[in-house]
Amino acid sequence: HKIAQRIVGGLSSSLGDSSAAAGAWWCAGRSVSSGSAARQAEFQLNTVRAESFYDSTVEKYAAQDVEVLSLRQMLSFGRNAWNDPDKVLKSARYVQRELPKRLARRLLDLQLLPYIVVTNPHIKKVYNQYYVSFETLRRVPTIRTLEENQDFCQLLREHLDSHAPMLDSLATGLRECKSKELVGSCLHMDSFFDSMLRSRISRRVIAEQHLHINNKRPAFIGIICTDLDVHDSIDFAVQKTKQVCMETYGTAPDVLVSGPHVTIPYIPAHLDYMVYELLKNAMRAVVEQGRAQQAARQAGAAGNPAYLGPPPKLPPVHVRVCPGVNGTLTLKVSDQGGGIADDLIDKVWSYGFTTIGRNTQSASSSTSTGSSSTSNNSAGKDSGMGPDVVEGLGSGMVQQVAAGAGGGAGSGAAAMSNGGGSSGGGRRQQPGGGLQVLMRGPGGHSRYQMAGLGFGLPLSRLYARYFGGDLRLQTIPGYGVDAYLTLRRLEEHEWEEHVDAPTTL
Ligand code: ADP
Ligand code: K
Ligand code: MG
Repeated sequence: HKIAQRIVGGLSSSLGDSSAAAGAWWCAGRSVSSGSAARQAEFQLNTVRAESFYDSTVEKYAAQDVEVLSLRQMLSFGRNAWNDPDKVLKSARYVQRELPKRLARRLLDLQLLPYIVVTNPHIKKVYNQYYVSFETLRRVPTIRTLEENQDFCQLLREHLDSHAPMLDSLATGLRECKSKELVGSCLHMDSFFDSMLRSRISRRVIAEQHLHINNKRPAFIGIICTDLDVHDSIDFAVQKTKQVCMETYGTAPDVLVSGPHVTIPYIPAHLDYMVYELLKNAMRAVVEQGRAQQAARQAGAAGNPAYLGPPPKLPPVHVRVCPGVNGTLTLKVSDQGGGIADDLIDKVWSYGFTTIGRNTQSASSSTSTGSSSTSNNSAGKDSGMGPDVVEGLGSGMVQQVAAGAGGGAGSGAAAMSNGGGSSGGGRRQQPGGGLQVLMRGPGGHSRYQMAGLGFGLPLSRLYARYFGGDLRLQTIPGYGVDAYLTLRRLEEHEWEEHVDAPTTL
């Protein structure tokens, strides 16, 4: 805790005692503060934060250019770093330079929210946490020895952990504001979430890469797998999705995987998350479509149930690995789950938008069965958060938003930082950790295992774009969906190109 003490010294001189106490609480973590001392410090922190809300230091940091590393740089820099103390220290200094700038930009984004939103207790909590991290990390004296680096890594882990529930708070806060119609048109919800989550991914990648830079693992440089077998990722996701689908519906379609075996350099947890989300969407659509068709058959055969045989086999989901040109690789996930109705095709990309909880199962299952789908089409009238979304972001699921982004965005986060302790283990520990969190419903509630967060598509697309790829949907209403997940070979692309642009609200 040497670094912690040094930082607290600094905090004390420029922010006053209560802040320093808060800093001490934050730096030292649970191991030092007693529970009540921590609560006391947290209370003081909240008081101080209200005063320091508009802080020119934040602006100063936010105005600085962020240093973007290409993945090639990241890979070549990280090679053999486990054996090179200079590299480790250089990496540490990069992290300590970068994180405060990126946190400052998000602080500004939060400050720019309408006052009524900023004063929401959940949003304030997010702001406070970001602020404390900003103030703490920017005060870390330049790391010069491996011993200092160890302390710094400890600090980073605590920083990552303390931010794990922040997405939860953010979602709850915005939901509350939205439900009171306080946000209205002032806030473009999706671009706000985009920039908050994109920045979150970048901070976590940067921090985790450093935390793992001196781990010697075959086929890994830091958290990047240099030879990620794409089929392996797909198989892993298929297994997980089938399990969740069986638990949710008691049945699951087959998944046929085809295409050449290729490996790419990528962060496994990122790829696993995206494939998992796409497969869940595909399987849900197929199963719900099957149910709707069976219900229609039952209704038709009501006069003479003897004619009603067993339900027809569910059409399989196809995953095809398609190597493209210019170092791209596309995974095509095709289902015959009835597709997405035309009036929903834009809405599905909104954070929190889901059709779970609607009367009819999937947008076009009703089209194909000829039954009415008015309740479908009436929901979610505004582009951002419709009534479903408000429901979707309800208390039950909010814990899982954190996990979803935990399992995903943050996951990058939580999952990886968990992996940190046991990095000797297989890579599956990382995504596994994230996905397990994702699947653990409150009180054994399984409703959102398959769907219902409304984060799967937008967050997967954010992950794909983060490393220069993309996610697109092609839908034939009444038939099915093709999802195209394009990945760019990381080493050939300047990564996080658009990562930390300030949001325009
Ligand atoms: P969630 O799955 O939690 O609802 P997503 O962002 O993953 O959130 O998807 C949003 C909505 O898009 C889903 O609720 C569903 O209505 C629609 N959707 C996504 N993928 C498919 C698909 N393959 N077939 C039919 N509808 C889909
Ligand atoms: K959505
Ligand atoms: Mg989904």
